[in-house]
Amino acid sequence: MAQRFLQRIGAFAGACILLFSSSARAQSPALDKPLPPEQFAACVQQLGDQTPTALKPLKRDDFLRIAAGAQFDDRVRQALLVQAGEPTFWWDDLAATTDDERVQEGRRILAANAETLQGIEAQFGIPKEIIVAIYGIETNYGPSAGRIPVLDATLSLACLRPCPPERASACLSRERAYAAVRLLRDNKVRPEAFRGSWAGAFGRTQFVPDTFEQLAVDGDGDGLVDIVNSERDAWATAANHLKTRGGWTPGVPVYIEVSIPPDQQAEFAATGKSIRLTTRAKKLSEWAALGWRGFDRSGQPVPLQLPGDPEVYPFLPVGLPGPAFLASRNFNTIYRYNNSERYVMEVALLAARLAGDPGFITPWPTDDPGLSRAQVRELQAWLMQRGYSQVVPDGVQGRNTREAIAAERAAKGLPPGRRVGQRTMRLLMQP
Ligand SMILES: [Ca+2]
Repeated sequence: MAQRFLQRIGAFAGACILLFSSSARAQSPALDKPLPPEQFAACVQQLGDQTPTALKPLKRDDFLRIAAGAQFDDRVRQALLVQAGEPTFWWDDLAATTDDERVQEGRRILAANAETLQGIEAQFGIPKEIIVAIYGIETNYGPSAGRIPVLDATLSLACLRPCPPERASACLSRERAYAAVRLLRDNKVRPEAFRGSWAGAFGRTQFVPDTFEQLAVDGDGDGLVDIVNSERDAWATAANHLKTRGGWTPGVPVYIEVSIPPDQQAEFAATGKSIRLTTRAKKLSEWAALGWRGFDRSGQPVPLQLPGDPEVYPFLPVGLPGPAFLASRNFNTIYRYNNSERYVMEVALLAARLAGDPGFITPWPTDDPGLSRAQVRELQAWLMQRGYSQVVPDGVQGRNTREAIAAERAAKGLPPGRRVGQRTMRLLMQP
């Protein structure tokens, strides 16, 4: 969950940066200390004065009555701060989010709910493996859906990141808070179960209130839309989002791993950033004609060909050397669900593995690949034995684990850092 949490910060922070101009930043409270209660109350009052009258109206009195119970939640401020923290690596995130445990649990869910998931796939046109993968990545299949009251989270965010008047008509943070209040006003959510991430995403497939208002559907036919308690509602809502916002081209993979001919590799040389050339979409057969090849499951090169000859474009998460892909329109559809390339690949890789695919053929350009959650738990148990009493064996590399790693790295004479991969783990744990 922490990993997912961090990722969302990345995606949401991107949206924030786009949305809030430098003039808006000047009006935002500093993030170095919690918002004082009187300042939060004044902000809520001001939001009450600006409640919308058109489209999705909200009366000032209704807003203030419901928001009166809200409190500033400092976890939102801390999450906004973390985005400026240390970089995270593709190979670490994917190793944890698509590890064997998550694959096995996803396969179990697919098998146990085969008929239901087939029905959702037929109704919305979204592959069942994609729906289950979203469920697995968002909340680890249900239990870790976040604990922050959504009303507190959305109001805290709206007060920490207010929009300037000229942006008022498209103020994401404020609309999210108003949507949270409307859901409570209309009894569409139970207040005690209305909890989620710092960004206000809630339920088994993590919808923010404004998106929930637009796209949530009743998947189990009981007349209620409950993405917190009903898996079927959560799955149908995720499928409806993908269908409505982007659409799905059946039979086309999200990505195809490729090898690029040596004479065309120069423009993809490592830059430290991802290279995603959406404007360079061509038919798959055209890439094949340029000498690009795919891989079969054993890693042998094969010609690029698919029924319908879809348009695809180059996507290299870290440049070359490293895995290279041709991405399809279905990649863009998942990107609209959560605008993070890493998120899309987590979902797509997990879905592919659920369907029996072995995973990427090309290794990441590192001699210290990422750890599964089982390995992180093993490392944490070892750290606890070494006397780090703050460490909890939860499989998530949180702050306490990272600080213990930093201390152990120093003790072993390794270069300073808080990261650990397969190789570092062996070095740390060897007697
Ligand atoms: Ca329902």
